[in-house]
Amino acid sequence: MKITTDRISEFNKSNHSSYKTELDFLKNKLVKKGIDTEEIISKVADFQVAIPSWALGAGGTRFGRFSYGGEPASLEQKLDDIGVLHALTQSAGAVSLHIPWDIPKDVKAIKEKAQSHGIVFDAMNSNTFQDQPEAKETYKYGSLSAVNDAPRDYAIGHNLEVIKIGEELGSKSLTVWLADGANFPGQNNFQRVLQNTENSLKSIYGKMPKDWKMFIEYKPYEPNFYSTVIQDWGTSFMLANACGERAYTLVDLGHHLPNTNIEQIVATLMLKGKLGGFHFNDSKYGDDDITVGSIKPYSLFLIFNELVYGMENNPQNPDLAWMIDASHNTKDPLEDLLQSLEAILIAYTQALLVDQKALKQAQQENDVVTCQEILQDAYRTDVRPLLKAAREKSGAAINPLSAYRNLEVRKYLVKERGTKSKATGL
Ligand SMILES: [Mn+2]
Repeated sequence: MKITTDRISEFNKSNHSSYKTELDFLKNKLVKKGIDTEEIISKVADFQVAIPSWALGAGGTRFGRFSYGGEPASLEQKLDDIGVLHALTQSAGAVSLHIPWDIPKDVKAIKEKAQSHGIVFDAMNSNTFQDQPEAKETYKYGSLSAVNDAPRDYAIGHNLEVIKIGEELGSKSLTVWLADGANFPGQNNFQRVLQNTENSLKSIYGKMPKDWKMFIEYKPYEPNFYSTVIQDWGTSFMLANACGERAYTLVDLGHHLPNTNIEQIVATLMLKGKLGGFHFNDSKYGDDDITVGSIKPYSLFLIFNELVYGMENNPQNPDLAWMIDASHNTKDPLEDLLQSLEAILIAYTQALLVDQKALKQAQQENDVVTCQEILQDAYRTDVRPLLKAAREKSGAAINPLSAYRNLEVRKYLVKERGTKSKATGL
């Protein structure tokens, strides 16, 4: 299914009037505060978030998985689904592939397909957290950290294979997330597994093309419940430094213990030029994989406030690889991703509204009350008219979710692919 620009502008015409009034009202308010609304609209229109190939089908838990009709059963169909998201929002112009779930059979055809939707290939994800049917070694007791050479070398080889596939597609980065760890005290020698991991990452980094980046993701627990080898940002930062200047830490919102101050982590990493990638999701308890902004929108705003500050003040930090990393069991995955994109752009726009000059002054004067007022004034602004303006500017649907329903996209996908199709890798 391909949504044409004609259909979108037709839809926009019928949804126009109320939004213009809201926009004028908001613009007047912001102009009085000295805010350049056109600049904000342009920044929001330019913001692109990668969609991971595993978020397009219904996710699941270890208890079960409830299919959603019309799921994409091939890489081509996954790109078509991201094409729908991108046509509706103009902010999902990248895909992040997972190997071996998404190995392209025909690289040229896949590249053409992506190009036809305006999609580029963002970071490639390796997978050493499960054994594949044809696997020659098992990752049961670890991959890059394994105490035996054979599974360790096998895991290194897999990462090099992922880089090779990525090179063919035009990707420029590799994300490594390790499930390695221990379920029981005494199972691992902490020092040995960490040293093994550092050595393995260095050998992958050493063979990476010179224009590639490596992102090292961390997570405190799960699937291992006693210890994880790369458990926190400090460990990731240390490993990135050990590898070299093109290795960075990747922050995934769900990979923290409850109440961790993620905005402070982001600020620290950007100051040191070491924040490379960012994964969006939301959670109540742990790595819950639920819709961005559905539980803690204020936290998301505070994190974006630091990201925006870093993007404006830390030239030592590279442009970030943004990706949604969520996949669950309940909603239509495409509607869920539309909601996630909306939440990301809302938080980003609110962060752009923060009066940094006034905030700095209040901080210098130790005026704690004003500091809080400045942040919350931005957070409590309904910025949705600016998002609509940004979408209209870039040729997207003013209201993507209602356009999606109006165009009956899911009904069409079920008709085309059937009710039993299942996304690869899930
Ligand atoms: Mn992640």
